[in-house]
Amino acid sequence: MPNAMTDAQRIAFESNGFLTIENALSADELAQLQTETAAAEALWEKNPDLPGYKKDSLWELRSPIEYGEAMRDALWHPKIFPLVREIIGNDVSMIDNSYYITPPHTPHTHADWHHDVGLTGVYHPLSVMMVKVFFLLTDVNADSGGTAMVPGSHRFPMGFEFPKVARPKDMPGAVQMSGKAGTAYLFNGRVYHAAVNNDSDSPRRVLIYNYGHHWMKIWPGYEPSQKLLDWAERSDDPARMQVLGMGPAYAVSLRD
Ligand SMILES: O=C(O)CCC(=O)C(=O)O
Repeated sequence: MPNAMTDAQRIAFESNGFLTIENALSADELAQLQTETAAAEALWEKNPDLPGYKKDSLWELRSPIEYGEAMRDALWHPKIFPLVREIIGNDVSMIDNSYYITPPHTPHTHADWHHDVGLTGVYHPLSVMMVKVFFLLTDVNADSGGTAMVPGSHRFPMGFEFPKVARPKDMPGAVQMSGKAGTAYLFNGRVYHAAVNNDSDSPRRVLIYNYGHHWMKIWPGYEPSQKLLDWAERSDDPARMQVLGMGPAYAVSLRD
């Protein structure tokens, strides 16, 4: 497969641990995802037992890939998936996926400062275990509950002590991920990150796709339905099958 990342992207990702892709979604793709997420929200309203939760600080509808074709296909988005594959490697696979709605004026963030990965026996500053992709479905500015990251923190030594801060925004050196609806950003799960409080009048809506290595287990509760697995199998598309976790844990690898 030809390199998907430009040299500038490779250098930015290696040094910061994250990458922003403006206009990752075309206007049509964005509109379709907004329509599908609105339909999924309406369905959730009618069936409150759908997997997910609604808390003051966050509404999470689990596994949006089950609710619409555009949300499903975004897992292999042609502008984003090749970047993820290049970063993780040919054994790339899905770990979880979510639709997040951050209500306006959250009392406190749903996600204080943390790393996503801490696998025992792995020296994380040298390993990329997970890459998480966010697609913004609404405009996100510094006050709308977006993700904040400490650049380069994926390479910090194990056990590095970050300061405790009362508000996520107070973390020294943090940068705020913001952008217009249609922007995507992706980051090494080892980057130290948080969501800031949503101090704005509008909800933040994002789709999140988290990838790891095929031998890693899918996060419990996010396993694809049999319907989705059957769809992948019928397609005979190795990328669909592998990313949905099908096949043996080891010796699985995309070729083209
Ligand atoms: O909601 C966000 O922007 C951050 C979410 C988060 O911390 C995570 O997905 O690990």
